[in-house]
Amino acid sequence: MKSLSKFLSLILRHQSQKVGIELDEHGWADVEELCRRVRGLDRATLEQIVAQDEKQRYSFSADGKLIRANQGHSIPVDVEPAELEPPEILYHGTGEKFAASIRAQGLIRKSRLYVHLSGDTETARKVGQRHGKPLIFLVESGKMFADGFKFYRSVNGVWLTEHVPAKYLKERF
Ligand code: HQG
Repeated sequence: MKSLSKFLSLILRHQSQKVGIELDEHGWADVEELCRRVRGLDRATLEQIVAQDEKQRYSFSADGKLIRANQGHSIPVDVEPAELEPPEILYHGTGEKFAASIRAQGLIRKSRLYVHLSGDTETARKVGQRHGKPLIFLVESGKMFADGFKFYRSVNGVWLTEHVPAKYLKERF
């Protein structure tokens, strides 16, 4: 199940062509087609993955015919995250190995469509641990918003923005 869920992330966020399906402009894949193309996948399994995912990574369309990832894409799709005023402070968990480059360039989105930010330090730490020894940057999102930067929140609660210049970052010890 875990490996199927990981594979689903790969298909719905990064490489749909790997199983020969196309996502529409909003990132939706056709459930029946997906199940035909991925060995071991059927609707019941998909429903279980969507319901049990600890980060609520996936959503079905209202009619249940389509499925998409809620955030995390590198494929250029518009999953219509809500444009919102952020809290005064957000957090970004990363690996210590990236710190020097981040201090110089700020946070860049690299292969993804957005820089991903967390509302709490616990989540940020988990995100950072994926990249080795974790380091948490504090993001002055309130100031950024006041300065005209746009912020979005995906339906599963991840904050997104296109770039965080270094002057809005502080390291959290
Ligand atoms: C770093 C997971 C050098 C950035 C998570 C990060 C998240 C820089 C890495 C979501 C940099 C990219 C996204 C700069 C940023 N120089 N490195 N200027 N600016 N970086 O995986 O934020 O479990 O693309 O700090 O929970 O780690 O997949 O992004 O370390 O929500 O659902 O470049 O993915 O969600 O790594 O993770 P990633 P991320 P899932």
